[in-house]
Amino acid sequence: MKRKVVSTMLCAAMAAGLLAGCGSGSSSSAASSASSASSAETTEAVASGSGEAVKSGSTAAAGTADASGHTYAIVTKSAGNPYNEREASGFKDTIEALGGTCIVQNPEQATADAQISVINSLISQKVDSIAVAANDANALSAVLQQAMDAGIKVMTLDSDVEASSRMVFCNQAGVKEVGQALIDAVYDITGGEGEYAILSATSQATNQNSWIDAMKSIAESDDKYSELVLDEVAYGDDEPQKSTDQTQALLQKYPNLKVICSPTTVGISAAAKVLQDQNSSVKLTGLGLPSEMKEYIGDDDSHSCPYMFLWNPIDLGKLAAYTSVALVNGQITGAEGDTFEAGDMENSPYTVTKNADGATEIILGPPYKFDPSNIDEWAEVY
Ligand code: RAM
Repeated sequence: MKRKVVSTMLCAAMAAGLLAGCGSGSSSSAASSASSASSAETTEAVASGSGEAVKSGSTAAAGTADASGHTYAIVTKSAGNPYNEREASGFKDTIEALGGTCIVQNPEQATADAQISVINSLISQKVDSIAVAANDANALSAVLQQAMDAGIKVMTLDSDVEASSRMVFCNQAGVKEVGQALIDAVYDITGGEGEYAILSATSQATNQNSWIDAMKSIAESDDKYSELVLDEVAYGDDEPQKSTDQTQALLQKYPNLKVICSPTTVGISAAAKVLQDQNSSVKLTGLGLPSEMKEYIGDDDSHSCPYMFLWNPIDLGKLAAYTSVALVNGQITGAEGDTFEAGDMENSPYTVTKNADGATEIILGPPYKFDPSNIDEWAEVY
């Protein structure tokens, strides 16, 4: 590493330009837009030397968006989850840099009920917009409809609701791409055959359920994966203790288990600790925060996780902030084809597209792969 990464915002911008290893664990395609010189040699993207000019990265307020005079709320899945804190900080810093007022709400628990009561209160406060990372695809419909009826712009980020209950969804990465990266990691780490289990968040979480469905349908539609056996999908509810207990239960129930795939940052870090503490031969992959997973990532027997994936949660919050501002300013309605500037963000301007189900979304970018070659640097960023 030529230069130590010290600035979160700089790194947030740099992250947007980095693609590493979506798809098979070994043969990543190079990114089309390696962005920052400071990203140095830590990613295949930079190694490719594609070298597009750096798009600032120094301020969240670059661009023409104006949030002044308006109040923007973000409702995360739950309190006490470092991923959610980073997502909310990206949102808040951006709204405030654009001159707006921000309200951050972290419900006590990762349940729809907890979010409903928070959203009801935001409606009473007459906020201009609500961005929610939903704990349930359907249970928030009535309250979100009520918010929209009151003239509040409603969007989702991270975890969606049914399309008619929001205007647009800021999706961290394409669902199929995430599912492909995860099932390919399971395939690679098991050696192409044997038992694996999934340790998810809550059973209602829209994002985890969509990635798991994508993994299953990819595995069912290609003979390549026919020797993989999914033992169970367990739920740790994005609580560290429950995720720890569920990991231990999986180890006891399935003596031939080879790999646990945990598509949640809370689940993967709890599972990593259990496996590493027990010196287990069971390996781990999934979606993890580099800062929480640094000590568990490694190629040797003493590390539980050879590699994992994620995106930049700070950037996801930042993109959601720009989206909320564009909705409130009437610049977009969330319809397919809408475009808007997102300041210094790497892929700005962003365009609203339709997903496979016909629902509108804005994709932040591809998932990134974290392995022994880059984990130390990224652990300092998020
Ligand atoms: C957890 C949450 C979040 C998800 C990440 C990967 O922090 O469930 O919604 O996007 O994991």
